[in-house]
Amino acid sequence: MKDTAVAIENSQSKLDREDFKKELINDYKVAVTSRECSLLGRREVLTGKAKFGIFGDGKEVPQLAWARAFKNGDFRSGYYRDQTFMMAIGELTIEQFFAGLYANTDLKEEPMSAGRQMGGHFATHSLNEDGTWRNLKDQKNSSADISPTAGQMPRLLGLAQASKVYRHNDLIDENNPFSHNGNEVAWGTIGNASTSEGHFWETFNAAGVLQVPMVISVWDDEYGISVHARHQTTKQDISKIQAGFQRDENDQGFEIFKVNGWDYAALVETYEKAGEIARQEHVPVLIHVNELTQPQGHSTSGSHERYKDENRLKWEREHDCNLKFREWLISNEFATDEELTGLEKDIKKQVREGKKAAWNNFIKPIQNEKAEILPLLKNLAAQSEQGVFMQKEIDALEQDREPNRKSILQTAKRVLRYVLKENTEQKVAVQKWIKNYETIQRAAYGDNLYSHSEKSALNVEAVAPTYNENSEEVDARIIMRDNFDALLGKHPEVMVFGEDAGEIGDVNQGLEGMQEKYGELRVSDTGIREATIMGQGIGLALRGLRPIAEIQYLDYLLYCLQIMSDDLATLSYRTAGKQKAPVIIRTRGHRLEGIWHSGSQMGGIINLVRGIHVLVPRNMTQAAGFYNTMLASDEPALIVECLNGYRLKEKLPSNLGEYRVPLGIPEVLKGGGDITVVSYGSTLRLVQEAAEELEKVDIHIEIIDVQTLLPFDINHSIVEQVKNTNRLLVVDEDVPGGASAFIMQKIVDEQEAYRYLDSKPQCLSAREHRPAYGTDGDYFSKPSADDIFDKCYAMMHEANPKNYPLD
Ligand SMILES: Cc1ncc(C[n+]2csc(CCOP(=O)(O)OP(=O)(O)O)c2C)c(N)n1
Ligand SMILES: [Mg+2]
Repeated sequence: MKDTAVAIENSQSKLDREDFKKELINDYKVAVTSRECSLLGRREVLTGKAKFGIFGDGKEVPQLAWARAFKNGDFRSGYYRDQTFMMAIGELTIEQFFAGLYANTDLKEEPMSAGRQMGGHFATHSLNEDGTWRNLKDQKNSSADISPTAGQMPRLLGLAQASKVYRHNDLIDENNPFSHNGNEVAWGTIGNASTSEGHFWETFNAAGVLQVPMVISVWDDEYGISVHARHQTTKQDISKIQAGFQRDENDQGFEIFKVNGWDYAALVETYEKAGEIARQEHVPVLIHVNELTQPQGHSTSGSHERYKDENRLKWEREHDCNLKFREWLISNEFATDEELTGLEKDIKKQVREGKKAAWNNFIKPIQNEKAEILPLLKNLAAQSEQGVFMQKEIDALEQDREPNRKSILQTAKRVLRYVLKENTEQKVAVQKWIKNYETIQRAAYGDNLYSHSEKSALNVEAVAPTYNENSEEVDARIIMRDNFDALLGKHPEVMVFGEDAGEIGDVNQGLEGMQEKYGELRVSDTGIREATIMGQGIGLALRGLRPIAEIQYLDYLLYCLQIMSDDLATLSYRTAGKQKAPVIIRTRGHRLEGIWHSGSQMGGIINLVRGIHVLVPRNMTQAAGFYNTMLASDEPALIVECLNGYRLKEKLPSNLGEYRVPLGIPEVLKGGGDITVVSYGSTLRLVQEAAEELEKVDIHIEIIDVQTLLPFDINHSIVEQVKNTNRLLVVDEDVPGGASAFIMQKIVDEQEAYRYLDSKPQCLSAREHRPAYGTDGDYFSKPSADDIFDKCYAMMHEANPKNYPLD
């Protein structure tokens, strides 16, 4: 080890030994601080002050080495073990560490998520107060962590790819706030056991193909909670089995390093080298950091003594990376035992004090809230006949020196129940306080699901498509193509990628000729790997680009739905609005042929992606308008084009790239006084067909296209239509109880349309089974124009059997 120490010392030749020593001691201080936080953090959970703890102990030293190689503009995409790194780059203080553990909802105290995520989930702020971008190239960046293991991998690909785009896309202004000529590295971390996940392999392969500046560190402690490496990894050695990815003189690939996690000197050397290779050559690197430990076991939920034998526990004690670092500092005469002991004592004190300060900052506002409500409750009890019983509840709250918001509100609500029939000003005061308190706290725990910025998609105003006397009827795919052409021409940061999206211009030719015109960097083919297509979208968007990530068919969205749901949909919410990723996900679906090309699983999707707008245009004119709207906003959206609509004729607008379809605004496609029929997407054409048939039997339906499922009818316009017809039918191609149930809940419950109904509100959807293949398969699986006719007729029959007889 001495030799490597000399090597680092030489590599740092500019610094004299004293400065070098100072840096080493500083690193050691961070390691000790981090460890102390972990130790005290666990105690805070065991004594009940915090709910759950998962810490970075046993992984400190490699993170110091990583932090040295991490530069401004770089991005991290990691997991819950990285607290030491966050401390080393100056983005996590002791107070903030504990604020996260306690779930402080004040973003100034708990900048990672304002208390929304459990501790150990890290983030930096990419956005200013008003939602505009900060200068990311002059700060150290961490994308916001998520808990699903390996879920951080797909976005890592996009974060790394962004550097490649910035280096090679000359149309983008050099003075952009995101990149200095693509010199930024995206650094990923993942636990050894989590490399078993498909996301890891998919990301790894894609990074090798794309040749992007990514460095993945695997923190290898041989375990994934209790499960040993022999159940996780072939040969129990991730870098050994990844060896085929190693680049050589003939083939591009990865650079692969393996290094022991307790060997500070070797780690510093490795990280420096890895950073340089990735940064300069744009080659991905794997660093397998071996021989790490878990001094306190996996998390506060259990103890590792249950599954590690005495030999392993002894080995872990001896190979504790902080201990090894300490020994190294002493044996290389950078510090004496006494010096380090003194320093450790000081740090222990600092951490204790930081913890105390964090607790006070957390509990004080809550105690103040308690102090606000107590006198109001006491006043109420004092004038009530039920006062004795009320006082019991009040006393319990008063005696609770460390209350939580739940107990405060619960007490107030329970006390109020004693005086339901009384009517006093004291009661009104409590009611007012509760209302105000609930509003404030619901916002503290619930806002930022969508953007509040000026560029919120809801602020984008409608611009109608224009037509002139020369406007032709064209195959609708031409509208998509020419609109994409306009967008790519206008916005250099827009890029489109997906399976077959590049060379042939997508399977339906909606991007025909675009690669030729705008180049492979901006219009590209990808491998068949939906999760990382989504990850590319998220990572690129996190770094200021405007990706349109294409998922070939709606049916295959399931492959990336987890990432959409866990990562993209939660991003704004989990960072309390401090990060954004305005990705547009392009796909096509609803109806064509057979089980896997007719998917319309909209209910499933909208349940899982709250936080992403879900747009379901009925034709290509509307679809193109939605792309234009979303590009004017800073939010993510899923746009589902109608798979059977590309060859249908539509009139070509003259203001392509300019007209905008607003979100949350349904459109009445046809008036009629008998039934309001609400639908979306491909199904609308069938409703229109049925409407013509119904006219022949004197039934006049009104047709509403909801246009967007999320958001849904923001002005509650549909109930206004129902007021005229007093009948409501919702039609879609999803399973029964899918998106149609969602629409029904919105109209009947939220918009209170039940007040105006003369008939039972009804849904007509597809069958529960997947759609069968062929014309007849479709007819007997999905709602047809005949089904819609029959349903409407039956509704009218029930209302007026004489005029609309059935037998
Ligand atoms: C998708 C998913 N499955 C399971 C879990 C529960 N879980 C949390 S951590 C963990 C073990 C991870 O082990 P490893 O990747 O080796 O990381 P380490 O904790 O050892 O650093 C598991 C199974 C999860 N968070 N996400
Ligand atoms: Mg592990």
